[in-house]
Amino acid sequence: MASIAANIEQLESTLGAAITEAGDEAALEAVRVGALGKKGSISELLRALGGMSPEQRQEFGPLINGLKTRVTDALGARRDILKAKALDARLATETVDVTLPVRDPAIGLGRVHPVSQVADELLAIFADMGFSIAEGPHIENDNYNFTALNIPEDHPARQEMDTFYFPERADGTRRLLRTHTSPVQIRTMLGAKPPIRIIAPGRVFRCDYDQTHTPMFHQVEGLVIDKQANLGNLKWVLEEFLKAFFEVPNVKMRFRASHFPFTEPSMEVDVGCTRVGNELKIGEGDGWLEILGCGMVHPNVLRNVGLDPAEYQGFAWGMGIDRIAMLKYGIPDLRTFFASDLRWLRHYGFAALDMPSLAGGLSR
Ligand code: 2NL
Repeated sequence: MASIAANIEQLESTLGAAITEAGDEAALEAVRVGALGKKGSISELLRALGGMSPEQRQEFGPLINGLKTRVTDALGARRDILKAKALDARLATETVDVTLPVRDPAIGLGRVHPVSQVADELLAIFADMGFSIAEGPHIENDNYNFTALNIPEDHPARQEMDTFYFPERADGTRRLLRTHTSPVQIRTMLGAKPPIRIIAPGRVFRCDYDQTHTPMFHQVEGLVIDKQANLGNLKWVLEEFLKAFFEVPNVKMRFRASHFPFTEPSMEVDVGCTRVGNELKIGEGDGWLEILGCGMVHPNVLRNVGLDPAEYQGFAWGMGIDRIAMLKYGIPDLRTFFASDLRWLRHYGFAALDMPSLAGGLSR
């Protein structure tokens, strides 16, 4: 009977060694099955208890059960260690070094379109001034695109030649492709309480095609609504924007009286420019270049979105993204923007990871 006790002791040291030596979870599982499985060594000892005398059971029962408990605990502890080791190994082999340079083909092939680049530049500048970005649908209704903007029924902009209309619906209304991004501002004013500071970039559509017009182009409009928004604020915002955008310390500006149905007064802004050889320098010089339209939001527009013109006023402006992209990056023909010519894109496009920021530089 002393040999049973010796066997138990022997088994414990064998199993202990096997557990310590198990190099992975599969090896450890094999040790567990060999000891505690149906035909395992410890299970066999437990079964043998059944054939023993009550005295023997009293002597060996606790020994075998103690062995079972200790082996079970040792298996659990070893499993935790092996799990952690496996995780460490995975973490070591699966790390992504984000500081590694991008592989050459990605840099060599992909190009950011000048329109996307300029849009990103605009947004970086206005975000820095505290503007939010607002977007809306390309398919609009007559009200948001025209009526709410104080564009009357007989206004030339409503005529079929400019606007892409969808077929008339049963109720007599017809939807259209937005002709400017202003409906985004209408939606914003209807849905939010002032103060409002938004910038609305996006595609717009007009039925027009020649050297300087494409049926789809890109516009960005800005809108500020507050109790004391005034022309001085507008001038400052535009001047800061133009300096940042053209990356020059000063920009000569000229405000010319103009007319838009949705602003009163309305102005067009020219910037000073000069031709140096084949290059157009923007910001100074004797030439003038029209760059955007702007004005104080018309009282009718404020009323149309439920704002009291006696309490709130605002200013707005709009410009063509494609046009200022042509000016900034010296691209002569608008139609090439949408020709999907890869050679053109490789020439005028921007590296994918050169994200425009005020701190890191807009272009370069
Ligand atoms: C241009 C001129 C402009 C606006 C757009 C605007 C929008 C609302 C109310 C008042 Cl909701 N105004 N937008 C104002 C002045 C000019 O665009 O030449 N765009 C290419």
